[in-house]
Amino acid sequence: FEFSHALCRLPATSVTDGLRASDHGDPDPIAFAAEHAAYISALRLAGCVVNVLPADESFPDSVFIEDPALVLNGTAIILRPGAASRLGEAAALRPALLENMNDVIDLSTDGYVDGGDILCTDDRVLLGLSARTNLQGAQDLRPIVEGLGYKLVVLQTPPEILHFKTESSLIDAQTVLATPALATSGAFNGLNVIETAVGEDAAANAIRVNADVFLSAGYPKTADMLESAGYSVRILNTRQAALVDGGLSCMSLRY
Ligand code: CIR
Repeated sequence: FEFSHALCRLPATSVTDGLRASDHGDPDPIAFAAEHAAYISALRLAGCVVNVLPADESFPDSVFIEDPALVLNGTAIILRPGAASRLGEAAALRPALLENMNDVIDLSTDGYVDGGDILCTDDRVLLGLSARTNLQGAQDLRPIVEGLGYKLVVLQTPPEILHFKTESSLIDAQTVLATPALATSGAFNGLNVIETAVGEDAAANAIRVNADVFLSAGYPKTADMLESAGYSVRILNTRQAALVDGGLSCMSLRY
């Protein structure tokens, strides 16, 4: 969770066409841009140099830059996002990765892997199979991850959850914040787990960036719990991102 850099992409106005499991109205591009600007400021305040890529109107979900790539130790792996409308985001991101990362590796597979299904610890990469990430993708990712010195652990994301990390996040080297459903799925053996408060599942899409835990606004019980446990919590508004199933982790690649 110690990062010197982050890569973000400005939200496109086409984010109104972003994918969502259930429709609660379109995000407002202007409000989304304001949320995103506050997120970038928070990354900078937390100590990251943030490189912000221009909006890519051809991909409504491209603000969720975490899904087409995985960065391990400064090496970017270009993934294969599992939603048809997002597959092309991987190639579109390639030039920026070549410019910003030490090395770039293409995941060569007929399968699919979304970055949102990947939770990294210091030595492990937890990959949740989901509607977006399949076994073929996981198998083809394995040698790349192992070649970079990490152990790959493949898990099953419970079927009602979009992405593994929609409901979990690493908040320190040994501790995960997760929803009760994911916490009890056995995914986090060997790690400490803090469960989100009852009714606050969406708080689990958090991130630890250096000294700060970024948490979405609207989850006061989870915020109190984390503060009492000694974490420095920074609350950010993610209302617009949530309308298209996005949250804090998916709006940056941190490295
Ligand atoms: C999608 O369905 O792909 C986007 N609307 C939201 C992606 C959120 N990404 C993430 O949780 N990693």
